[in-house]
Amino acid sequence: TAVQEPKLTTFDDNDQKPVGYGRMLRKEDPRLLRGRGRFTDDVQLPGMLHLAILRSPFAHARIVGIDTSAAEAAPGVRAVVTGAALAEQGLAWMPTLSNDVQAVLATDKVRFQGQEVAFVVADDRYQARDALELIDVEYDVLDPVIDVRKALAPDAPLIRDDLEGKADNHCFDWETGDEEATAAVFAKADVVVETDVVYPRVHPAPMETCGAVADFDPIEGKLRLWSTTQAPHAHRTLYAIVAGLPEHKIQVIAPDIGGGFGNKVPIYPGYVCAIVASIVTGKPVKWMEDRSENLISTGFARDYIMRGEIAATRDGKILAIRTNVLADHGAFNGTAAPVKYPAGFFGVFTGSYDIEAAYCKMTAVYTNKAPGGVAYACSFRITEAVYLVERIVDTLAYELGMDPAELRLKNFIQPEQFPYETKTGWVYDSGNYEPTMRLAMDIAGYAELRKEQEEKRARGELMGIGIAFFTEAVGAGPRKNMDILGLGMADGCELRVHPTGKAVVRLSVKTQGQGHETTFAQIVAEEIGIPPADIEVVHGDTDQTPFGLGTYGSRSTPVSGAAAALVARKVRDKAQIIASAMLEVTVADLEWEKGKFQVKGDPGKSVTIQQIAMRAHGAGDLPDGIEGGLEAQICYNPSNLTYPHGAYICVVDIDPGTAQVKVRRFIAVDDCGTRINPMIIEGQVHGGLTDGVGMALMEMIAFDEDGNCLGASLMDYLIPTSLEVPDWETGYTVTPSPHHPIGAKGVGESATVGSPPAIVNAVVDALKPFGVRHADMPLTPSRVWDAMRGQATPP
Ligand code: MCN
Ligand code: CUM
Repeated sequence: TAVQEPKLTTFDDNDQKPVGYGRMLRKEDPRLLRGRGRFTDDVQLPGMLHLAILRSPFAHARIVGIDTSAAEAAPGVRAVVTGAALAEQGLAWMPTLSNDVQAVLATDKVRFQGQEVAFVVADDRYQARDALELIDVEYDVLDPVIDVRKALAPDAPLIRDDLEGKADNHCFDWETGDEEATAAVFAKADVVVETDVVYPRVHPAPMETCGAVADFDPIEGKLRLWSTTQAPHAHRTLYAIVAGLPEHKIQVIAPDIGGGFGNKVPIYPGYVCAIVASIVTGKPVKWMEDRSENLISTGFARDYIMRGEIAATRDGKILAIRTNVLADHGAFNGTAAPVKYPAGFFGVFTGSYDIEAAYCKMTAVYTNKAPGGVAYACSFRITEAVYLVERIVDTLAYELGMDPAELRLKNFIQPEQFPYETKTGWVYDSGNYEPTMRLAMDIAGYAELRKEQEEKRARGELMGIGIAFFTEAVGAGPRKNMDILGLGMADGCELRVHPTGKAVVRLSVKTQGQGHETTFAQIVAEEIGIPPADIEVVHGDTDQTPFGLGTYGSRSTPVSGAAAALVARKVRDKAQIIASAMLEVTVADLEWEKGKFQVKGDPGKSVTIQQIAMRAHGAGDLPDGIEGGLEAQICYNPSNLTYPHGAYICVVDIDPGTAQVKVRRFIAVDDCGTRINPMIIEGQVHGGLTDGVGMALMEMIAFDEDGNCLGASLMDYLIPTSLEVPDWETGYTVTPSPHHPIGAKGVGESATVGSPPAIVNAVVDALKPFGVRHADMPLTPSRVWDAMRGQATPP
């Protein structure tokens, strides 16, 4: 039967619009939906070998000895490599993206359950796995540090004895804001409310696990590495530094990625092992982790224990916010954040409110758990910041007996205050909060919902309404203060228009499902009038694309999106000069009408971009000083981050008999400035809201007291499905970014950031009759049950 070609460019927003922004089906979907995507595990090379990793069963143990002889003799085995063997080559340790070091394979000790201890390379995947069982490791088991609150106790076992001069499990201290000024404001406040809030350790859990295929060609001296990476260029430079190879001898290819969510930002030991294995065996080597390995060992998210304090006047003017954070970084500081931001962008914990003072003090510690921290659509820890502020604003509303919507409306930063510098030094570029909040309340029918709640309460039914309002900081970042391992966070972009008027745009960012092949074509189309279908987006291959730092922190639109618009304008400027020669008028006599230049006052005289492209490559002279061809390149350094905002309202019902929470309605109004593709934005928001239900109600990476990870399969680590979520109700407002060339702000993480506090606020609101002021995520039936009985569950 014939498969009908999907129609690729439909604009149900505006059928008249030939090119540019609007709803457009994704160019990548015909490939992905028909199983023609090419993921890392689809890469098959002649003679390819397979690598499997032996992982530690213990959270903390000294390695006494490793016997690999039986494994080496097993069928199909080509090599068995231990940490000791890597140490001889100086490769047992590697730098993390946070200026720490991490073991590639353990040499002295294992420091978390699931840590890499040895690897086997064999002819096939099964032989490699089977041989792992023949490796005999003798461990001397040590006491682990699992409870983060005990990590700094004087008698706590020392985890990082590899670091010179380290006497305890302290990782780093960080502070922001003004401690003294904040204390002074707290002292004069009518009302102070204090709440302890835990954001549990959660997992990004992408559908595709992490993996790599390494192919080192000893004759060319070139390494090709297909890998699941959100940041191919940054990874390449790090490999170059570690391996001492020049960048042009390393090609990192990120093929299709089956979800990243921050899980694919770090450099994992498995990638390095695959590279070493290919060099050692002279063959291509594939490493692909399984689900349990992914859940147990790759980058986790959150794990912040926060004490939040909020000071206000009796009539509800918020004066100051203060917080003290204990951060669990696991065994190695593998967080990925700009170097000067060890706590990511947690500094935006003052939220969307105009306050007098703020202060945060943070202590980060090592524990015997997997490394990570920045992942799961977090906007570099803004998830934690927004959760904290939106939870404590609700506790203030409770204390004051005020409606939480009214309290927020009363304290918003006002439109005329933008650009607004917060008390922790962030300059919010633009915002208009009240209309966004009012729209969410209108869609929800807020007043009626409160009436319904009152009636239900009178009948003993448990219904809750939760609000969260967030401001995010996305688009890292200005190179004056943001870099990762010394690499500035600017993004390159190249655009080439071919003679027939078709184009190729090359990006430094890498889609993991966000639809860049479509939206970046739309950005270029909007600027130069070539239909998106005629613009090919090339990305994810360091040999094919300009340098840039990759996709995370919703930075693709704020940084690379700006680069794409500006490179297209550069091409358009050149096209204008050529058009002036073609039409025999001056450049100033021409005006741009999407897709063509026309003579001012005489629109009948015009040339299309396609005609100009042919002319740029064709026979005959071009204007003086103009080279042939129609292409340009750019490296865009943003002047600031972009600050999207949103208002979320959640309605829950709780079964008083089982304490099961049902999210009945969820209203999300997002403002990400200029909207490139509303369909894709809605998809991003739907996904993020679903994540939020997972975190608020179901997800947590738990450990027992020996440090065994209790969520090593998707039977134990619960992620939400369509059954747990309602039909999302979305709306939007548009407040363009003043410094972004097209006014767009990032949106990829907004819903993950904004939804957990809305859901938790709704649950706590439903439990108001029980006098509950706070309960920690995940709000499973047992935790809700305990909260109803006045017992706090230990996190
Ligand atoms: N967009 C738009 N108009 C805007 C802003 C964005 O049309 N004003 C579109 C963009 O063109 C892009 C998408 O929305 O196609 C997301 O853009 P952006 O907000 O710039 O975020 P990034 O592309 O940088 O994506 C990163 C972000 C992060 S950090 C995580 S984590 C996350 C998220 O995206 N991981 C995802 N969403 C994901 N969605 C999928 N399907 N898979 C992941 O792994
Ligand atoms: Cu913080 S997860 Mo995203 O930035 O890749």
